[in-house]
Amino acid sequence: MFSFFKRFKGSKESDTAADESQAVQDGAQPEAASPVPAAAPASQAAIVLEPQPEEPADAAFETVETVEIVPPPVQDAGARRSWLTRLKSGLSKTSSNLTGIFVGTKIDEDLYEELETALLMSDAGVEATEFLLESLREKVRSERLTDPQQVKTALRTLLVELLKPLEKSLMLGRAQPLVMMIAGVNGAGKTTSIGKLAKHLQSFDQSVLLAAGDTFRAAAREQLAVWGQRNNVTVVAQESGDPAAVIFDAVGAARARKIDVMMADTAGRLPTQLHLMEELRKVKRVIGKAQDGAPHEVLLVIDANTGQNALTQVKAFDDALGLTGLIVTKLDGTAKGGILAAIARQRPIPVYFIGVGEKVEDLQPFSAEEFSDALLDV
Ligand SMILES: Nc1nc2c(ncn2[C@@H]2O[C@H](COP(=O)(O)OP(=O)(O)O)[C@@H](O)[C@H]2O)c(=O)[nH]1
Ligand SMILES: [Mg+2]
Repeated sequence: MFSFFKRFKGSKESDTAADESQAVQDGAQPEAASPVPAAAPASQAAIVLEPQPEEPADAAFETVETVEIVPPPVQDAGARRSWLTRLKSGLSKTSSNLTGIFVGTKIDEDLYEELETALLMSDAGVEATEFLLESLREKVRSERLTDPQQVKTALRTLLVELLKPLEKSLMLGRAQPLVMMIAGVNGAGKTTSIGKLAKHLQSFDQSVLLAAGDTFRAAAREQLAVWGQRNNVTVVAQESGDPAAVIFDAVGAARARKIDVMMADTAGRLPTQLHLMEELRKVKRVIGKAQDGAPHEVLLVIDANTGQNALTQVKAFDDALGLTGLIVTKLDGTAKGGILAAIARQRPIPVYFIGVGEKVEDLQPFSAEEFSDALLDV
C-alpha cells in the first residue's frame, strides 16, 4: 500500500501549527501529569467500542509532530497509474465532450459555443463557464494562438489556475487530538470517507478515534462500529440520544488516550432542514467546549453526482458551520467533474480529498493538475 503523507518542515503554516500544538500541549499538561486509567475514559453514558484489550502503554503520541497530507511525491508507480486511470475513466464523459471540440482546424465562434455547452454540461455552472471562456478568448488573442490544440493547452492552463486555490494539504499535528467534524447530506459518503481516511492516517502512524455522531440511524452507528472493529480503531458510540453528547465524550476519550486524530461522524441532513442544521451548529459548539480551538477541521462531504446542487450544499453548510475543507466523492459514477470549477469560482473551499470508488485507495488528495488533465484527457 502507498501512503500520501509527508513529513512537514519549515513553512508559514508550520509556524502556526507549532504555536497551536504548543498551546494544546500546554493546555493538556495537567492531564498528562495524572496517569490515564486503562478503562474507558469517556463518561458512563458512552459505549466505547474498544478493539484493543489494553491501552498501549507507550508515550509515542506525546510529542506532537507536524505532518502534512500531500499528493505523494514518490509513490509506487503502479498505484499512481492505477489512480490516474480511475480518475480519467471517472471523468471520461466530460473529457470526451471537451476534447472533441479541439479536433478541427479552425478557432471560430463555433468552437467557443461548443466549449460553452460542454462546460455547462460538465456542471461548471454559468459563472465559471463565462469566466473560463472570457479568459480563453483573451489568451488566444494575446498569445496569437492559431491551432485548436493550442487552445486546448491554454484551457488546461486556465483550469489549473482556477482549481489551484482548492488544492490544500490537511495539516496534522497541530493539536492533540486534532478534531475533525464531518458533515453532509445522507449518502454523500461521510462514513465511508471517514473509514478510508482513518486507514490512511493509521498507515502513517497516526492514532485515530472515531465518534459515531450519527445517532439518527442505528445502522449508521453499526456501520462505523463494525468498520472500527475490523480495522482496530476505537469507536465511541451511544445507544441513542444526543450527537453532541457522544462527540463530547469522544473528544474526552481522545484527549485522555493521547489520540492523534479524532473524526466525528454526523447524521446526514439537507441544508433546508433548519432544525437539523442548528443541531450541527450545536455539535460544533460542544466540541469547542470539550477542547479549546476544536474542531480544527469542519469538512463537508459532497457527492459529485449531485451536480450544481453540490454547490448549494457547500454554500449552505459553509454559512451554517464555517467549513474548512471538502471531500468530493463518487467522481467515478455519472459525475462530470465541472462542479469543482463552480466551487472554485463561487465558494473556494479547499478540497482535501476526492474519491473515485469504494476502496480505501480510491480516496486521494486533490491535485489541480491531475484533475485538469483528467478533464481534458491530456
Ligand atoms: N462509487 C463510489 N461510491 C462511494 C464513494 N464514496 C462512498 N461511496 C458509497 O456511497 C454509499 C453511501 O456512503 P456512506 O458513507 O454510507 O454515506 P453517508 O450517509 O454520507 O455516511 C455507500 O454505498 C458507499 O460505499 C465513491 O467515491 N465512489
Ligand atoms: Mg453515514
